[in-house]
Parts: sequence; C-alpha cells; structure tokens
Amino acid sequence: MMSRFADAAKVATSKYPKTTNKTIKYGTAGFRSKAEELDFIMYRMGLLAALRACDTKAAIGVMITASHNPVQDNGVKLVDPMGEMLAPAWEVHATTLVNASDDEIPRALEKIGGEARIDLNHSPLVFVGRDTRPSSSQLCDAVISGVRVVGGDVKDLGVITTPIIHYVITCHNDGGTYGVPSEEGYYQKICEAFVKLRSSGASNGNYEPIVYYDGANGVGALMIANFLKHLGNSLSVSIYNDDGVLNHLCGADYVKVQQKWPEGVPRIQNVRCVSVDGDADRVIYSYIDSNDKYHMLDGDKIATLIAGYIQELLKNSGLKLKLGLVQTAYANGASTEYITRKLGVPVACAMTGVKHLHHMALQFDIGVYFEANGHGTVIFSKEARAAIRDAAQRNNENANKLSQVLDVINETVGDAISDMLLVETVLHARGWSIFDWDKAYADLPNRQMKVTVADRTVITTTDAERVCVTPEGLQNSINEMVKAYPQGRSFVRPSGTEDIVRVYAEASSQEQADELAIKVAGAVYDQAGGVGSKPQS
Ligand code: G16
Repeated sequence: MMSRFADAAKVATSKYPKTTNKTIKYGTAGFRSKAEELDFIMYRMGLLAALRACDTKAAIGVMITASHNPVQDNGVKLVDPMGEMLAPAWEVHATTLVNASDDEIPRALEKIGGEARIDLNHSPLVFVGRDTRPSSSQLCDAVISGVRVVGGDVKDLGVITTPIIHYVITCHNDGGTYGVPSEEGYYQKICEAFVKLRSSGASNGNYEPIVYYDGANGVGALMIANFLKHLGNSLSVSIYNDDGVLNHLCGADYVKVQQKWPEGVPRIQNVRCVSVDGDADRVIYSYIDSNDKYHMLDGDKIATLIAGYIQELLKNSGLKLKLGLVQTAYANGASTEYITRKLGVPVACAMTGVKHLHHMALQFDIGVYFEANGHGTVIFSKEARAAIRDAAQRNNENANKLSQVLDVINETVGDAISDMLLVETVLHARGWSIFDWDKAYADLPNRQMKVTVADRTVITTTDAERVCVTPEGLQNSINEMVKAYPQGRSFVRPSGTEDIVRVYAEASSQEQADELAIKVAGAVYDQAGGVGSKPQS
C-alpha cells in the first residue's frame, strides 16, 4: 500500500485539490460543511478509511450525510468495525490528514501508518453509504477514489440510513452473529421480532396501531417504505414528507428545536406523529391534543418509557442485571428527576455526541442512552444478552419478551425507525395512548437558541458541558442570570456540527425560559465575539 501513497498525492492534486487553509476539525459527527467545500475532505476520508481497515483488519464504514443540517450542507462520518463511531485517536488522524497540504499527503499517511503500527499488506474493505442530498453521489465518488487509490475494495450500499450502515458493518465483521449483513437482513431481523411481540393482537387498551410518519423529505422516508413490506398489518404507518426539501420545516430537529408540528403532516388531533431526521438516526414523537394544543415527546420521554419497561421486565423475570440511563446536559430537568426518583434507575451525564453516551452506557449491564434530540438506543453487555437468552430458553416469560425486545433494538447506534418500533412495542404492551405516555411527567419549559460568533472555539466547557470555562467571566454572568428564575438552568456550548454556539435554558414557565435563553444568548454575543445582529427573540 505504501507504494501507492505517492499516487494518492497525485490524484489529490489533479482531481481533489485542497481548497482552504482554514483549520478543520473532526467534530461531533465527523466533518460537516457546505457541500461544495467537501470534495477534498471526502477523498481524504476514503484514504483514511482504507488505513483504518488495515489497522483493524476489518471492514470500515463511511457515511456521507449532514443529517439534520440544511440540504446545502453535507458531511462524512466513519464507522468502526463493531458499529462504533471512529475511535478518538483516529479522529486526530482524520484531522491531521484533512489539514495536510496535497503534497504532504504521503507523509501524513506514512505517519498515521507508523503511529498506529498498521499492517499495510492487509487488503482493506470499505463500505460506503449516502443520504438523499443532491451532492451526496458526487461526494461518494470522491470517497471511493480515495479508497481505491491505495488499493482498497469498496462495497457501495447506495442511498441508505446511517443506522443501516452501522448494522451492516457490525454483522459483516462479526461473521453474521448479530444478523445478516445486508439491508434486507436488517429489515427482517427487526420486523420479525416486532411482529412476534404483537402476536397477541394489534390493539390493546388505549393503544391504537396508527402513526403518521414525517420522513423529513430524506432517506428515512424511503427506508420506512421498505420496512412496511415486512410489518404486515401490525402497524398502520402513513408516510408524509417523502419528496420535498430535506429537513425544511419538518423532521426531528425542526420539531424538537422549534417545538412545532411539522409542515406537510395533516394536523389531526390525538394521532401520534413520528418525525425522523435527514439520515434517520433521530426520532421525536408529537401530537395535538383535543384542545388543539401541541405536545412534543423527545429523547428524554422515549428514554424513560423504554427504561421503565425494561426495568419492569427485568424485575418480573428475576434477572439481576444493572440497568442505567445516560443523558446529556440537554436532558430536561423533569426527566432526570423522574428517572432517578420515580423509576429509581441510575443516571449518568455525558457530553453531546452519541460516541460519548455510548461509551458511558457500557458501564451498565443494560445501558439506555438518549440525547434529548431523539438520538439514542439501548445496549446490552455480552453477559446480559447471554443471561436473557438463557432465561428465555428456560421458558421465563418476561425474559422471553426481553429477548424479543432485544431484537427490535439496533444496538449498533441510535436508529429512528428501530426506536419507533421499540416505542410502539412498549405502548402496545402497556395499552397506552400517547397521552398516557406523556402524562408520566411534565417537561420543564425550555428554549434552545443559536448564536453566531467569529470563532466558536473561544467557548470551552467542562463537567459534561454544563459549565463554561472560557471566555472567562461568561459562566459567572450565566450564574447571575439563572439565579433570577425559579427552576432556572442554562448552559452554552460550541456546536460540533454547525458553525454556531448553542444556548439551552429551562425555567418554570415558557416566558421565563424564553427570557433566560435570550439573556444568556446576549451574554454569549457580547463576551464571545458575536457577529451579525444580536439575538433578540
Ligand atoms: C449529531 C450527533 C449528535 C448530536 C448532534 C448535534 O447528530 O450525532 O450526537 O447531538 O449532532 O451536535 P452539535 O450540538 O454538536 O451540533 P446528527 O443527527 O446531526 O448526526
């Protein structure tokens, strides 16, 4: 492979030249930017994926997507052998490679190869997948060029959701233990378990098997149509937002941040609406009540529903497994209170980014992790999985249910569609309507804002992003502002996927949460180099 490093520089210069001198960093979910700025980054990520495949002697995944970002953006994230996000040391390598000049590429590759002590004689295999953005196909070609120039093989999965590529990579690398390594294998595994759990009948108590599905005009809309072929009549899903502008006035991020019903979905009272994001790894539920009031059930509500159900199955089965939940600073204070006090399940707080939550969830036998934005899943330790399967074989009814629930879950990463089927499973088992689910606890009113600053890296944080370290004095200002609001809480952090600073505030009324968010956003603008107009509303 080493002999090909010089070719890598030649192809870079002729076809994918570096177009910026700005320092670029592998962020919360890889590299993201305007699509027209990404060709050279994609090409280099193809090179890096091939190296990582040699390093791990396993297939590596590359997903081309900017997920919740607007359609003109795009991005790339690498998937490690067992479906994990790219290892932190390799995020550093990714940053090094992307910031090298075209001529420096061979030296950068050699350095990475040397540091990681890679066997460069291994034949690398890289799976690539992409979302529906108009720019994704061309950017995918750049990734493929990168893999091939250093002698790697490519398996192109085409237009696919992020969770499917994580699943396929895992199954490919574990020899099919987790499932059949194909898109079809994924549908079959999840749907079979879901349909089995429904064998007692589709309607139950207040539960109605009907959902409206907001596909964010993205790949999630295409994939749900494939799912439906396997679901029979177990769930009636009406698909909306399958052919418009990606993430525009719809989808999980819009619904969560704007706290609004998605455009394009009929506004019918008491129907569950399921919104997914641009690559279908996040999910948010919402509904309009009989008084025409809008309600949103986010990742916190999903996490508490799932954790409560798993806890009940564990208790009834007699299995002694440690269940825990992982959230981020964005978790609504009321959800954390409910989980710890009412459910008695331990809660840990991680930094934003599923990689951080996933890592922390590994400390439990069964770790439920969810970001408030609807990104999350459940992971089981090897021992927990074996104990559950074993008890199920011995006709323990609750362990048997848990064993089937396990197959509805995509443990490899947060998965909007698998999470939706899991939520539907729990609601069905409990005989709950969305209203029954929602009333478990009331969210504290909250508000999120974005502030544009000249350089967002001037904001640094600690304590799982709950405390701002720099610019000096900003945290004191926030503390002073928060003091004035009952149940007030606020924090700020630089986004890892957009060129902005995020502000979160919650308080005992919506007016107060709005007011607090605006004040804190103003302080960020003043003390961290705001640009453009100062946030007012
Ligand atoms: C990505 C990450 C999520 C994160 C989100 C926002 O989601 O995978 O873990 O919560 O970005 O991150 P930030 O606040 O740093 O911009 P997605 O769905 O966009 O891939």
